Amino acid sequence: MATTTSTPATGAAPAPKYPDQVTGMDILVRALRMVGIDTMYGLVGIPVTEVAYIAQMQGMRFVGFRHEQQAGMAAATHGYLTHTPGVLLTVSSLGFLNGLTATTNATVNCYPMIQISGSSEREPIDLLQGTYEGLDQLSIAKPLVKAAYRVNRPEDIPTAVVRAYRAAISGRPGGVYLDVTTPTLGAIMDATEADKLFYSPVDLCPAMPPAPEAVKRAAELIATARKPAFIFGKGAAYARVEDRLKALVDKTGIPYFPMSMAKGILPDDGPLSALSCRSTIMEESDVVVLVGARLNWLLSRGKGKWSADTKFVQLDIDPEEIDINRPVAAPVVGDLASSLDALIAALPDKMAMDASWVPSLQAQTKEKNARFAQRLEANAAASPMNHWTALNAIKPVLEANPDVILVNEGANTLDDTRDTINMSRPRHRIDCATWAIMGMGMGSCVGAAVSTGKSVVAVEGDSAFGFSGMDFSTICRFKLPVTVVIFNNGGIYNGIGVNPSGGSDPAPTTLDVNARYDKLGEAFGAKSYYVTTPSELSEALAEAIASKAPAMIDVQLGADSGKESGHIGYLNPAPLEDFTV
Ligand code: ADP
Ligand code: TZD
Ligand code: MG
Repeated sequence: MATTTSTPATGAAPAPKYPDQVTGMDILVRALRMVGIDTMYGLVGIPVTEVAYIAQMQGMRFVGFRHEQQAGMAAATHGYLTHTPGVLLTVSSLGFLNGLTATTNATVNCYPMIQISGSSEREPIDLLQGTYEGLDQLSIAKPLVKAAYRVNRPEDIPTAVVRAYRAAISGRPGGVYLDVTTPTLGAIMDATEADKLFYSPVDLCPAMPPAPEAVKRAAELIATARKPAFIFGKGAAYARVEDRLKALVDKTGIPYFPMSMAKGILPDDGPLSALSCRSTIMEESDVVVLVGARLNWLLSRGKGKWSADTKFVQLDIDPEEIDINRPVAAPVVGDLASSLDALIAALPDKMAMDASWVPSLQAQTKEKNARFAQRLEANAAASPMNHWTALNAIKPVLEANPDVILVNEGANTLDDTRDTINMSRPRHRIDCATWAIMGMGMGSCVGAAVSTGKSVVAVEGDSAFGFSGMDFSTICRFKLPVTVVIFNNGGIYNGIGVNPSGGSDPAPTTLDVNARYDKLGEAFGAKSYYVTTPSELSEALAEAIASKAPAMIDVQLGADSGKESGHIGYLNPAPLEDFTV
Protein backbone atom coordinates (compact mmCIF):
# COMPACT_ATOMS: atom_id res chain seq x y z
CA MET A 1 0.00 0.00 0.00
CA ALA A 2 1.56 3.28 -1.11
CA THR A 3 1.46 5.68 1.82
CA THR A 4 3.67 8.59 2.74
CA THR A 5 3.46 9.19 6.44
CA SER A 6 6.17 11.75 7.04
CA THR A 7 5.99 15.46 6.40
CA PRO A 8 9.16 17.26 5.32
CA ALA A 9 10.56 19.53 8.03
CA THR A 10 10.61 22.46 5.63
CA GLY A 11 8.70 23.38 2.51
CA ALA A 12 5.16 22.41 1.56
CA ALA A 13 3.79 18.91 2.17
CA PRO A 14 3.68 16.78 -0.97
CA ALA A 15 0.45 17.20 -2.93
CA PRO A 16 -1.58 14.17 -3.98
CA LYS A 17 -2.04 13.51 -7.68
CA TYR A 18 -5.83 13.55 -7.85
CA PRO A 19 -7.76 11.47 -8.81
CA ASP A 20 -5.29 8.60 -8.54
CA GLN A 21 -4.21 9.56 -5.05
CA VAL A 22 -5.95 10.91 -1.95
CA THR A 23 -4.80 12.24 1.41
CA GLY A 24 -5.75 11.33 4.95
CA MET A 25 -7.91 14.45 4.95
CA ASP A 26 -9.93 13.20 1.98
CA ILE A 27 -10.38 9.88 3.73
CA LEU A 28 -11.46 11.57 6.96
CA VAL A 29 -14.17 13.64 5.29
CA ARG A 30 -15.43 10.71 3.25
CA ALA A 31 -15.54 8.49 6.34
CA LEU A 32 -17.59 11.13 8.17
CA ARG A 33 -20.00 11.39 5.27
CA MET A 34 -20.38 7.61 5.18
CA VAL A 35 -21.75 7.59 8.72
CA GLY A 36 -24.15 10.38 7.85
CA ILE A 37 -22.33 13.49 9.10
CA ASP A 38 -23.44 16.45 7.01
CA THR A 39 -22.15 19.35 9.10
CA MET A 40 -18.88 20.21 10.76
CA TYR A 41 -18.37 23.06 13.24
CA GLY A 42 -14.91 24.39 13.89
CA LEU A 43 -12.12 26.87 13.56
CA VAL A 44 -9.32 26.16 11.12
CA GLY A 45 -5.57 26.64 10.88
CA ILE A 46 -2.56 24.33 10.68
CA PRO A 47 -3.06 21.36 10.25
CA VAL A 48 -6.80 21.17 9.54
CA THR A 49 -7.57 24.04 7.15
CA GLU A 50 -7.75 21.73 4.15
CA VAL A 51 -10.03 19.34 6.02
CA ALA A 52 -12.66 22.07 6.11
CA TYR A 53 -12.14 22.97 2.44
CA ILE A 54 -12.41 19.31 1.45
CA ALA A 55 -15.58 19.05 3.55
CA GLN A 56 -17.15 21.90 1.60
CA MET A 57 -15.91 20.39 -1.65
CA GLN A 58 -17.54 17.08 -0.76
CA GLY A 59 -20.88 18.74 0.01
CA MET A 60 -20.60 18.91 3.78
CA ARG A 61 -21.49 22.13 5.57
CA PHE A 62 -18.60 23.73 7.45
CA VAL A 63 -19.58 26.33 10.02
CA GLY A 64 -16.53 28.35 10.99
CA PHE A 65 -16.48 30.08 14.38
CA ARG A 66 -14.50 32.77 16.19
CA HIS A 67 -13.77 30.55 19.19
CA GLU A 68 -13.53 26.77 19.40
CA GLN A 69 -15.56 26.56 22.60
CA GLN A 70 -18.54 27.95 20.77
CA ALA A 71 -18.05 25.66 17.79
CA GLY A 72 -18.08 22.83 20.32
CA MET A 73 -21.27 24.11 21.96
CA ALA A 74 -22.83 24.15 18.48
CA ALA A 75 -21.72 20.58 17.80
CA ALA A 76 -23.09 19.44 21.17
CA THR A 77 -26.43 21.14 20.55
CA HIS A 78 -26.53 19.61 17.07
CA GLY A 79 -26.02 16.19 18.66
CA TYR A 80 -28.69 16.75 21.29
CA LEU A 81 -31.28 17.98 18.81
CA THR A 82 -30.69 15.46 16.04
CA HIS A 83 -29.66 12.26 17.82
CA THR A 84 -26.59 12.23 15.53
CA PRO A 85 -23.18 13.24 16.89
CA GLY A 86 -22.22 16.84 16.22
CA VAL A 87 -18.69 17.20 14.88
CA LEU A 88 -16.16 19.79 16.04
CA LEU A 89 -12.90 20.40 14.17
CA THR A 90 -10.01 22.08 16.00
CA VAL A 91 -6.34 22.86 15.54
CA SER A 92 -3.69 21.62 17.95
CA SER A 93 -2.80 22.89 21.43
CA LEU A 94 -4.96 25.83 22.50
CA GLY A 95 -7.56 25.26 19.77
CA PHE A 96 -7.86 21.70 21.03
CA LEU A 97 -8.11 22.87 24.65
CA ASN A 98 -10.66 25.56 23.82
CA GLY A 99 -12.81 22.96 22.12
CA LEU A 100 -12.27 20.39 24.84
CA THR A 101 -14.22 22.50 27.35
CA ALA A 102 -17.30 22.03 25.18
CA THR A 103 -16.61 18.33 24.58
CA THR A 104 -16.30 17.83 28.33
CA ASN A 105 -19.49 19.77 28.94
CA ALA A 106 -21.20 17.59 26.32
CA THR A 107 -20.03 14.49 28.17
CA VAL A 108 -21.41 15.80 31.47
CA ASN A 109 -24.73 16.56 29.78
CA CYS A 110 -24.95 13.31 27.77
CA TYR A 111 -24.90 15.12 24.41
CA PRO A 112 -23.32 13.09 21.59
CA MET A 113 -20.45 14.86 19.82
CA ILE A 114 -17.04 14.12 18.34
CA GLN A 115 -14.14 16.53 18.62
CA ILE A 116 -11.64 15.90 15.86
CA SER A 117 -8.39 17.71 16.43
CA GLY A 118 -5.28 17.89 14.37
CA SER A 119 -2.21 17.25 16.48
CA SER A 120 1.49 17.57 15.82
CA GLU A 121 3.70 14.64 14.87
CA ARG A 122 4.25 12.30 17.79
CA GLU A 123 8.00 11.95 18.10
CA PRO A 124 8.89 15.51 19.20
CA ILE A 125 5.82 15.67 21.44
CA ASP A 126 6.76 12.51 23.27
CA LEU A 127 10.37 13.67 23.70
CA LEU A 128 9.27 17.23 24.61
CA GLN A 129 11.35 18.69 21.81
CA GLY A 130 9.28 21.81 21.28
CA THR A 131 7.41 21.11 18.08
CA TYR A 132 4.79 23.44 16.56
CA GLU A 133 1.78 23.56 18.90
CA GLY A 134 3.04 20.41 20.54
CA LEU A 135 0.80 18.98 23.26
CA ASP A 136 -0.02 15.46 24.34
CA GLN A 137 -3.67 16.00 23.55
CA LEU A 138 -4.90 12.43 23.83
CA SER A 139 -3.68 12.11 27.43
CA ILE A 140 -5.35 15.37 28.38
CA ALA A 141 -8.65 14.50 26.73
CA LYS A 142 -8.92 10.96 28.11
CA PRO A 143 -10.17 11.64 31.65
CA LEU A 144 -12.61 14.30 30.48
CA VAL A 145 -14.52 12.60 27.68
CA LYS A 146 -16.49 9.42 27.13
CA ALA A 147 -13.88 7.91 24.81
CA ALA A 148 -10.66 9.07 23.17
CA TYR A 149 -8.71 7.64 20.26
CA ARG A 150 -5.69 8.56 18.16
CA VAL A 151 -5.22 7.74 14.49
CA ASN A 152 -1.65 7.31 13.34
CA ARG A 153 -2.21 5.86 9.87
CA PRO A 154 -4.53 7.03 7.10
CA GLU A 155 -5.79 3.51 6.55
CA ASP A 156 -7.18 3.48 10.12
CA ILE A 157 -9.28 6.60 9.66
CA PRO A 158 -12.58 4.95 8.60
CA THR A 159 -12.43 2.55 11.54
CA ALA A 160 -11.62 5.40 13.91
CA VAL A 161 -14.55 7.46 12.66
CA VAL A 162 -17.00 4.59 13.07
CA ARG A 163 -15.71 3.85 16.56
CA ALA A 164 -15.94 7.51 17.54
CA TYR A 165 -19.48 7.64 16.22
CA ARG A 166 -20.53 4.51 18.07
CA ALA A 167 -18.94 5.70 21.31
CA ALA A 168 -20.62 9.11 21.07
CA ILE A 169 -24.12 7.83 20.45
CA SER A 170 -24.50 4.39 21.96
CA GLY A 171 -25.38 3.70 25.58
CA ARG A 172 -25.23 7.00 27.47
CA PRO A 173 -24.25 9.55 24.84
CA GLY A 174 -21.28 11.82 25.36
CA GLY A 175 -18.29 13.63 23.93
CA VAL A 176 -15.63 11.67 22.08
CA TYR A 177 -12.16 12.87 21.19
CA LEU A 178 -10.42 11.82 17.98
CA ASP A 179 -6.78 12.84 17.69
CA VAL A 180 -5.48 12.86 14.12
CA THR A 181 -1.79 13.57 13.69
CA THR A 182 -0.48 15.94 11.05
CA PRO A 183 1.39 13.19 9.21
CA THR A 184 -1.80 11.11 9.08
CA LEU A 185 -3.80 14.01 7.68
CA GLY A 186 -1.18 14.70 5.03
CA ALA A 187 -0.36 11.09 4.15
CA ILE A 188 -0.96 10.18 0.53
CA MET A 189 -2.61 6.92 -0.53
CA ASP A 190 -3.57 5.35 -3.82
CA ALA A 191 -7.23 6.14 -4.38
CA THR A 192 -8.10 2.54 -5.26
CA GLU A 193 -6.48 1.30 -2.05
CA ALA A 194 -8.32 3.94 -0.06
CA ASP A 195 -11.65 2.94 -1.62
CA LYS A 196 -11.31 -0.49 -0.04
CA LEU A 197 -11.21 0.98 3.47
CA PHE A 198 -14.78 2.24 3.54
CA TYR A 199 -17.81 0.33 4.74
CA SER A 200 -21.32 1.07 5.89
CA PRO A 201 -21.53 0.22 9.59
CA VAL A 202 -24.60 -1.73 10.68
CA ASP A 203 -26.92 -0.45 13.42
CA LEU A 204 -24.93 2.51 14.72
CA CYS A 205 -27.22 3.07 17.71
CA PRO A 206 -28.57 -0.31 18.76
CA ALA A 207 -31.72 -0.59 20.88
CA MET A 208 -30.96 -1.76 24.42
CA PRO A 209 -34.19 -3.23 25.76
CA PRO A 210 -34.60 -3.65 29.52
CA ALA A 211 -34.93 -6.96 31.34
CA PRO A 212 -38.60 -8.10 31.56
CA GLU A 213 -38.39 -8.63 35.33
CA ALA A 214 -37.15 -5.06 35.81
CA VAL A 215 -40.12 -3.76 33.85
CA LYS A 216 -42.52 -5.93 35.86
CA ARG A 217 -41.08 -4.67 39.17
CA ALA A 218 -41.45 -1.06 38.03
CA ALA A 219 -44.97 -1.55 36.71
CA GLU A 220 -46.12 -3.11 39.98
CA LEU A 221 -44.71 -0.27 42.03
CA ILE A 222 -46.26 2.39 39.81
CA ALA A 223 -49.64 0.65 39.68
CA THR A 224 -49.88 0.42 43.47
CA ALA A 225 -48.69 3.97 44.23
CA ARG A 226 -51.04 6.39 45.99
CA LYS A 227 -49.33 9.65 45.03
CA PRO A 228 -47.09 8.89 42.06
CA ALA A 229 -45.31 11.40 39.81
CA PHE A 230 -43.14 11.28 36.73
CA ILE A 231 -40.02 13.42 36.48
CA PHE A 232 -38.92 13.91 32.89
CA GLY A 233 -35.29 14.85 32.21
CA LYS A 234 -33.42 15.96 29.14
CA GLY A 235 -32.48 12.32 28.49
CA ALA A 236 -36.15 11.84 27.56
CA ALA A 237 -36.09 14.88 25.32
CA TYR A 238 -32.95 13.61 23.64
CA ALA A 239 -34.39 10.12 23.22
CA ARG A 240 -37.36 11.55 21.26
CA VAL A 241 -39.93 9.60 23.28
CA GLU A 242 -42.61 12.29 23.58
CA ASP A 243 -45.26 10.11 21.92
CA ARG A 244 -44.56 7.28 24.32
CA LEU A 245 -44.64 9.63 27.31
CA LYS A 246 -47.96 10.99 26.16
CA ALA A 247 -49.29 7.42 25.93
CA LEU A 248 -47.90 6.65 29.39
CA VAL A 249 -49.46 9.74 30.96
CA ASP A 250 -52.75 9.16 29.13
CA LYS A 251 -52.87 5.56 30.26
CA THR A 252 -51.98 6.14 33.91
CA GLY A 253 -53.28 9.65 34.60
CA ILE A 254 -50.11 10.26 36.61
CA PRO A 255 -48.87 13.89 36.74
CA TYR A 256 -45.48 14.89 35.39
CA PHE A 257 -42.78 17.37 36.38
CA PRO A 258 -40.26 18.37 33.68
CA MET A 259 -36.65 19.29 34.40
CA SER A 260 -35.53 22.51 32.73
CA MET A 261 -34.64 21.13 29.29
CA ALA A 262 -37.46 18.60 29.44
CA LYS A 263 -39.98 21.43 29.47
CA GLY A 264 -42.30 21.04 26.50
CA ILE A 265 -41.90 17.25 26.08
CA LEU A 266 -45.52 17.38 27.15
CA PRO A 267 -47.08 20.83 27.41
CA ASP A 268 -46.00 22.81 30.49
CA ASP A 269 -49.59 23.99 30.89
CA GLY A 270 -51.26 20.63 30.26
CA PRO A 271 -53.85 19.35 32.80
CA LEU A 272 -51.41 16.81 34.27
CA SER A 273 -48.39 19.13 34.33
CA ALA A 274 -47.10 19.47 37.89
CA LEU A 275 -44.52 22.07 36.90
CA SER A 276 -45.40 24.27 39.87
CA CYS A 277 -45.57 21.39 42.37
CA ARG A 278 -41.93 20.37 42.71
CA SER A 279 -41.87 20.73 46.51
CA THR A 280 -45.10 18.82 46.96
CA ILE A 281 -43.80 15.95 44.84
CA MET A 282 -40.63 15.85 46.92
CA GLU A 283 -42.50 15.95 50.19
CA GLU A 284 -45.53 13.80 49.42
CA SER A 285 -45.03 11.46 46.48
CA ASP A 286 -44.73 7.84 47.51
CA VAL A 287 -43.42 6.73 44.10
CA VAL A 288 -41.41 8.94 41.76
CA VAL A 289 -40.49 7.72 38.30
CA LEU A 290 -37.32 9.31 36.93
CA VAL A 291 -37.41 9.20 33.13
CA GLY A 292 -34.04 10.22 31.66
CA ALA A 293 -33.32 12.44 34.67
CA ARG A 294 -30.48 12.04 37.15
CA LEU A 295 -31.02 12.36 40.88
CA ASN A 296 -28.20 14.93 40.99
CA TRP A 297 -27.92 18.39 42.55
CA LEU A 298 -30.75 19.66 40.39
CA LEU A 299 -33.05 17.31 42.35
CA SER A 300 -31.30 17.96 45.68
CA ARG A 301 -29.61 14.57 45.24
CA GLY A 302 -32.70 12.95 46.73
CA LYS A 303 -32.11 14.74 50.05
CA GLY A 304 -33.34 18.04 51.53
CA LYS A 305 -37.08 18.33 51.01
CA TRP A 306 -37.43 14.80 49.73
CA SER A 307 -39.47 12.48 51.92
CA ALA A 308 -37.41 9.61 53.28
CA ASP A 309 -40.28 7.29 52.30
CA THR A 310 -40.37 8.13 48.59
CA LYS A 311 -39.60 5.11 46.43
CA PHE A 312 -37.90 5.66 43.12
CA VAL A 313 -38.33 4.00 39.77
CA GLN A 314 -35.54 5.03 37.41
CA LEU A 315 -35.53 4.60 33.65
CA ASP A 316 -32.02 5.19 32.34
CA ILE A 317 -29.64 3.71 29.84
CA ASP A 318 -26.70 3.76 32.22
CA PRO A 319 -26.65 1.11 34.97
CA GLU A 320 -24.05 3.12 36.89
CA GLU A 321 -26.59 5.90 37.36
CA ILE A 322 -28.77 3.75 39.61
CA ASP A 323 -28.54 4.26 43.40
CA ILE A 324 -26.11 7.20 43.10
CA ASN A 325 -27.76 9.14 45.93
CA ARG A 326 -30.76 7.16 47.09
CA PRO A 327 -31.69 3.52 46.78
CA VAL A 328 -33.75 2.98 43.64
CA ALA A 329 -36.54 0.49 44.28
CA ALA A 330 -37.13 -0.34 40.64
CA PRO A 331 -34.35 0.40 38.18
CA VAL A 332 -35.22 -0.07 34.50
CA VAL A 333 -31.97 -0.03 32.57
CA GLY A 334 -32.40 0.25 28.84
CA ASP A 335 -32.96 2.77 26.10
CA LEU A 336 -36.02 4.87 26.81
CA ALA A 337 -37.91 3.94 23.68
CA SER A 338 -37.67 0.22 24.48
CA SER A 339 -38.21 0.71 28.21
CA LEU A 340 -41.29 2.86 27.77
CA ASP A 341 -42.83 0.47 25.25
CA ALA A 342 -42.35 -2.37 27.69
CA LEU A 343 -43.59 -0.37 30.68
CA ILE A 344 -46.71 0.86 28.93
CA ALA A 345 -47.51 -2.71 27.92
CA ALA A 346 -46.91 -4.02 31.45
CA LEU A 347 -49.02 -1.44 33.31
CA PRO A 348 -52.57 -2.41 34.19
CA ASP A 349 -55.45 -0.19 33.08
CA LYS A 350 -56.31 0.68 36.64
CA MET A 351 -53.97 2.55 38.99
CA ALA A 352 -54.25 2.66 42.78
CA MET A 353 -53.66 6.44 42.74
CA ASP A 354 -55.55 8.46 45.41
CA ALA A 355 -58.52 10.18 43.83
CA SER A 356 -57.53 13.42 45.55
CA TRP A 357 -53.87 13.50 44.39
CA VAL A 358 -54.26 15.00 40.93
CA PRO A 359 -56.99 17.49 41.93
CA SER A 360 -54.84 18.67 44.84
CA LEU A 361 -51.87 19.26 42.49
CA GLN A 362 -54.15 21.00 40.03
CA ALA A 363 -55.51 23.30 42.74
CA GLN A 364 -51.98 24.07 43.85
CA THR A 365 -50.95 24.76 40.26
CA LYS A 366 -53.82 27.18 39.86
CA GLU A 367 -52.92 29.04 43.01
CA LYS A 368 -49.20 29.18 42.20
CA ASN A 369 -49.89 30.36 38.65
CA ALA A 370 -52.17 33.10 39.95
CA ARG A 371 -49.46 34.26 42.35
CA PHE A 372 -46.88 34.18 39.57
CA ALA A 373 -49.15 36.18 37.26
CA GLN A 374 -49.62 38.72 40.05
CA ARG A 375 -45.88 39.11 40.38
CA LEU A 376 -45.49 39.66 36.64
CA GLU A 377 -48.38 42.11 36.67
CA ALA A 378 -46.96 44.01 39.64
CA ASN A 379 -43.71 44.53 37.76
CA ALA A 380 -45.25 45.02 34.32
CA ALA A 381 -44.71 48.76 34.20
CA ALA A 382 -41.55 49.06 36.30
CA SER A 383 -39.16 51.71 35.04
CA PRO A 384 -36.36 51.05 34.52
CA MET A 385 -37.39 47.51 33.63
CA ASN A 386 -36.39 44.56 35.82
CA HIS A 387 -36.15 40.88 34.84
CA TRP A 388 -39.88 40.37 35.45
CA THR A 389 -40.92 43.42 33.45
CA ALA A 390 -38.90 42.21 30.50
CA LEU A 391 -40.14 38.63 30.80
CA ASN A 392 -43.73 39.77 31.01
CA ALA A 393 -43.17 41.53 27.67
CA ILE A 394 -41.41 38.53 26.11
CA LYS A 395 -43.77 35.79 27.34
CA PRO A 396 -46.70 36.37 24.97
CA VAL A 397 -44.40 36.76 21.96
CA LEU A 398 -42.50 33.53 22.59
CA GLU A 399 -45.59 31.55 23.52
CA ALA A 400 -47.22 32.71 20.27
CA ASN A 401 -44.19 31.29 18.44
CA PRO A 402 -43.98 27.80 19.96
CA ASP A 403 -41.69 26.48 17.25
CA VAL A 404 -38.93 28.93 18.12
CA ILE A 405 -36.09 27.26 20.00
CA LEU A 406 -35.25 29.07 23.23
CA VAL A 407 -31.60 29.26 24.30
CA ASN A 408 -31.13 30.58 27.83
CA GLU A 409 -28.22 31.34 30.15
CA GLY A 410 -27.42 33.66 33.04
CA ALA A 411 -28.29 33.53 36.72
CA ASN A 412 -31.50 35.51 37.34
CA THR A 413 -31.95 35.62 33.57
CA LEU A 414 -31.88 31.82 33.47
CA ASP A 415 -34.03 31.09 36.50
CA ASP A 416 -36.67 33.72 35.84
CA THR A 417 -36.95 32.91 32.12
CA ARG A 418 -37.31 29.19 32.84
CA ASP A 419 -40.06 29.93 35.34
CA THR A 420 -41.91 32.41 33.12
CA ILE A 421 -41.87 31.00 29.61
CA ASN A 422 -44.04 27.92 29.09
CA MET A 423 -42.85 25.45 26.51
CA SER A 424 -45.18 23.30 24.45
CA ARG A 425 -42.82 21.36 22.18
CA PRO A 426 -40.01 18.95 22.97
CA ARG A 427 -36.36 19.96 22.51
CA HIS A 428 -37.20 23.65 22.24
CA ARG A 429 -35.34 24.76 25.34
CA ILE A 430 -31.55 24.61 25.59
CA ASP A 431 -29.77 26.03 28.59
CA CYS A 432 -26.63 25.92 30.72
CA ALA A 433 -27.84 22.57 32.04
CA THR A 434 -26.08 20.14 34.39
CA TRP A 435 -22.98 22.21 35.12
CA ALA A 436 -24.83 25.57 35.14
CA ILE A 437 -22.07 26.95 32.93
CA MET A 438 -21.98 30.32 31.25
CA GLY A 439 -20.74 30.40 27.67
CA MET A 440 -23.07 28.08 25.80
CA GLY A 441 -25.14 30.84 24.23
CA MET A 442 -24.01 31.80 20.77
CA GLY A 443 -22.68 28.33 19.94
CA SER A 444 -25.96 26.69 20.96
CA CYS A 445 -27.89 29.22 18.87
CA VAL A 446 -25.82 28.33 15.81
CA GLY A 447 -26.07 24.58 16.42
CA ALA A 448 -29.84 24.80 16.95
CA ALA A 449 -30.49 26.95 13.89
CA VAL A 450 -28.16 24.99 11.59
CA SER A 451 -29.28 21.52 12.66
CA THR A 452 -33.03 22.17 12.66
CA GLY A 453 -33.53 25.08 10.26
CA LYS A 454 -35.76 26.64 12.94
CA SER A 455 -35.72 30.14 14.35
CA VAL A 456 -33.94 30.63 17.65
CA VAL A 457 -34.25 33.21 20.41
CA ALA A 458 -31.52 33.45 23.04
CA VAL A 459 -32.34 35.15 26.33
CA GLU A 460 -28.95 36.02 27.79
CA GLY A 461 -27.73 37.71 30.94
CA ASP A 462 -25.21 40.42 30.11
CA SER A 463 -22.47 38.46 31.84
CA ALA A 464 -23.45 35.19 30.21
CA PHE A 465 -23.44 36.81 26.78
CA GLY A 466 -19.89 38.03 27.31
CA PHE A 467 -18.53 34.48 27.28
CA SER A 468 -19.59 33.83 23.70
CA GLY A 469 -20.52 37.27 22.37
CA MET A 470 -18.01 37.40 19.52
CA ASP A 471 -19.68 34.42 17.91
CA PHE A 472 -22.72 36.59 17.28
CA SER A 473 -20.66 37.33 14.18
CA THR A 474 -21.00 33.65 13.18
CA ILE A 475 -24.79 33.98 13.41
CA CYS A 476 -24.50 36.97 11.08
CA ARG A 477 -22.04 35.45 8.59
CA PHE A 478 -24.27 32.41 8.20
CA LYS A 479 -27.40 34.59 8.10
CA LEU A 480 -29.15 32.46 10.70
CA PRO A 481 -32.67 33.22 12.00
CA VAL A 482 -31.42 33.96 15.51
CA THR A 483 -32.48 36.78 17.82
CA VAL A 484 -30.24 37.48 20.79
CA VAL A 485 -31.96 39.26 23.68
CA ILE A 486 -29.56 40.63 26.30
CA PHE A 487 -30.84 41.46 29.76
CA ASN A 488 -28.43 44.21 30.73
CA ASN A 489 -28.50 44.80 34.47
CA GLY A 490 -24.82 45.73 34.40
CA GLY A 491 -23.39 42.73 36.13
CA ILE A 492 -23.07 39.20 37.30
CA TYR A 493 -26.39 38.90 39.23
CA ASN A 494 -26.85 42.69 39.23
CA GLY A 495 -24.90 45.89 38.71
CA ILE A 496 -24.91 47.33 42.22
CA GLY A 497 -21.98 45.49 43.76
CA VAL A 498 -19.62 47.69 45.75
CA ASN A 499 -15.85 47.31 46.00
CA PRO A 500 -15.48 46.82 49.76
CA SER A 501 -12.04 48.49 49.80
CA GLY A 502 -13.63 51.79 48.84
CA GLY A 503 -11.24 51.95 45.87
CA SER A 504 -12.26 52.88 42.35
CA ASP A 505 -11.99 49.42 40.78
CA PRO A 506 -15.36 47.92 39.91
CA ALA A 507 -16.80 45.31 42.28
CA PRO A 508 -16.17 41.68 41.27
CA THR A 509 -19.73 41.36 40.03
CA THR A 510 -19.95 44.71 38.24
CA LEU A 511 -20.01 44.96 34.45
CA ASP A 512 -21.32 47.86 32.40
CA VAL A 513 -24.96 48.80 32.71
CA ASN A 514 -24.46 51.49 30.07
CA ALA A 515 -22.93 49.15 27.51
CA ARG A 516 -24.79 49.27 24.20
CA TYR A 517 -24.88 45.69 23.00
CA ASP A 518 -27.07 46.74 20.09
CA LYS A 519 -24.02 48.51 18.62
CA LEU A 520 -22.24 45.16 18.66
CA GLY A 521 -25.11 43.77 16.64
CA GLU A 522 -24.78 46.65 14.20
CA ALA A 523 -21.07 46.00 13.84
CA PHE A 524 -21.89 42.67 12.19
CA GLY A 525 -24.82 43.93 10.14
CA ALA A 526 -27.64 42.57 12.28
CA LYS A 527 -30.89 44.39 12.81
CA SER A 528 -30.35 45.84 16.26
CA TYR A 529 -32.60 47.34 18.90
CA TYR A 530 -32.04 49.18 22.14
CA VAL A 531 -35.19 48.96 24.27
CA THR A 532 -36.09 50.60 27.55
CA THR A 533 -39.82 49.82 27.82
CA PRO A 534 -41.87 46.61 27.70
CA SER A 535 -43.77 47.64 24.59
CA GLU A 536 -40.54 48.44 22.74
CA LEU A 537 -39.25 45.02 23.78
CA SER A 538 -42.26 42.99 22.68
CA GLU A 539 -42.48 44.85 19.37
CA ALA A 540 -38.77 44.42 18.68
CA LEU A 541 -38.90 40.71 19.53
CA ALA A 542 -41.95 40.03 17.36
CA GLU A 543 -40.36 41.91 14.45
CA ALA A 544 -37.01 40.18 14.90
CA ILE A 545 -38.54 36.69 14.95
CA ALA A 546 -40.66 37.47 11.90
CA SER A 547 -37.60 38.71 9.99
CA LYS A 548 -35.96 35.26 10.13
CA ALA A 549 -32.63 37.10 10.12
CA PRO A 550 -29.95 37.79 12.73
CA ALA A 551 -31.08 40.35 15.29
CA MET A 552 -29.81 41.77 18.55
CA ILE A 553 -31.97 43.32 21.27
CA ASP A 554 -30.24 45.16 24.10
CA VAL A 555 -32.76 45.25 26.96
CA GLN A 556 -31.97 48.00 29.42
CA LEU A 557 -32.72 46.83 32.95
CA GLY A 558 -32.12 48.69 36.18
CA ALA A 559 -28.76 47.87 37.77
CA ASP A 560 -30.59 46.75 40.91
CA SER A 561 -32.52 43.99 39.17
CA GLY A 562 -31.46 40.51 40.23
CA LYS A 563 -30.14 38.81 43.36
CA GLU A 564 -26.86 37.06 43.98
CA SER A 565 -26.69 33.64 42.29
CA GLY A 566 -30.34 33.80 41.16
CA HIS A 567 -32.26 30.89 42.68
CA ILE A 568 -29.20 29.01 43.91
CA GLY A 569 -27.79 31.55 46.34
CA TYR A 570 -28.04 28.85 49.02
CA LEU A 571 -24.97 27.20 47.45
CA ASN A 572 -22.70 30.13 48.34
CA PRO A 573 -20.31 29.33 51.19
CA ALA A 574 -21.33 32.41 53.20
CA PRO A 575 -23.98 35.10 52.79
CA LEU A 576 -22.60 38.14 51.00
CA GLU A 577 -25.45 40.57 51.63
CA ASP A 578 -23.05 43.00 53.31
CA PHE A 579 -21.31 43.62 50.02
CA THR A 580 -24.43 44.53 48.09
CA VAL A 581 -26.05 47.91 48.51
P1 ADP B 1 -31.86 16.55 33.59
O1 ADP B 1 -30.71 17.51 33.80
O2 ADP B 1 -32.87 17.05 32.64
O3 ADP B 1 -32.41 16.05 34.87
P2 ADP B 1 -29.84 14.58 33.13
O4 ADP B 1 -28.87 15.04 32.12
O5 ADP B 1 -29.44 14.71 34.55
O6 ADP B 1 -31.25 15.25 32.85
O7 ADP B 1 -30.17 13.04 32.88
C1 ADP B 1 -30.27 12.51 31.61
C2 ADP B 1 -30.22 11.00 31.78
O8 ADP B 1 -30.78 10.42 30.59
C3 ADP B 1 -28.80 10.44 31.90
O9 ADP B 1 -28.67 9.72 33.10
C4 ADP B 1 -28.63 9.56 30.67
O10 ADP B 1 -27.92 8.36 30.95
C5 ADP B 1 -30.06 9.25 30.29
N1 ADP B 1 -30.26 8.96 28.87
C6 ADP B 1 -29.78 9.62 27.82
N2 ADP B 1 -30.21 9.08 26.67
C7 ADP B 1 -30.97 8.02 27.02
C8 ADP B 1 -31.70 7.03 26.28
N3 ADP B 1 -31.74 7.04 24.96
N4 ADP B 1 -32.37 6.11 26.97
C9 ADP B 1 -32.34 6.09 28.33
N5 ADP B 1 -31.68 6.99 29.07
C10 ADP B 1 -31.02 7.94 28.42
N1 TZD C 1 -17.93 30.97 34.67
C1 TZD C 1 -18.57 29.94 34.06
C2 TZD C 1 -17.93 29.29 32.89
N2 TZD C 1 -19.74 29.49 34.47
C3 TZD C 1 -20.32 30.06 35.55
N3 TZD C 1 -21.50 29.56 35.94
C4 TZD C 1 -19.73 31.16 36.20
C5 TZD C 1 -18.52 31.58 35.72
C6 TZD C 1 -20.35 31.85 37.41
N4 TZD C 1 -21.61 32.49 37.04
C7 TZD C 1 -22.83 31.93 37.32
O1 TZD C 1 -23.02 30.84 37.88
S1 TZD C 1 -24.09 32.89 36.71
C8 TZD C 1 -23.01 34.05 36.09
C9 TZD C 1 -21.69 33.68 36.35
C10 TZD C 1 -20.53 34.48 35.91
C11 TZD C 1 -23.49 35.24 35.33
C12 TZD C 1 -24.74 35.86 35.90
O2 TZD C 1 -24.94 37.15 35.36
P1 TZD C 1 -25.81 37.40 34.10
O3 TZD C 1 -27.29 37.11 34.61
O4 TZD C 1 -25.63 38.79 33.70
O5 TZD C 1 -25.52 36.41 33.04
P2 TZD C 1 -28.13 37.96 35.67
O6 TZD C 1 -29.47 38.13 35.06
O7 TZD C 1 -27.43 39.28 35.88
O8 TZD C 1 -28.20 37.19 36.95
MG1 MG D 1 -26.47 40.49 34.50
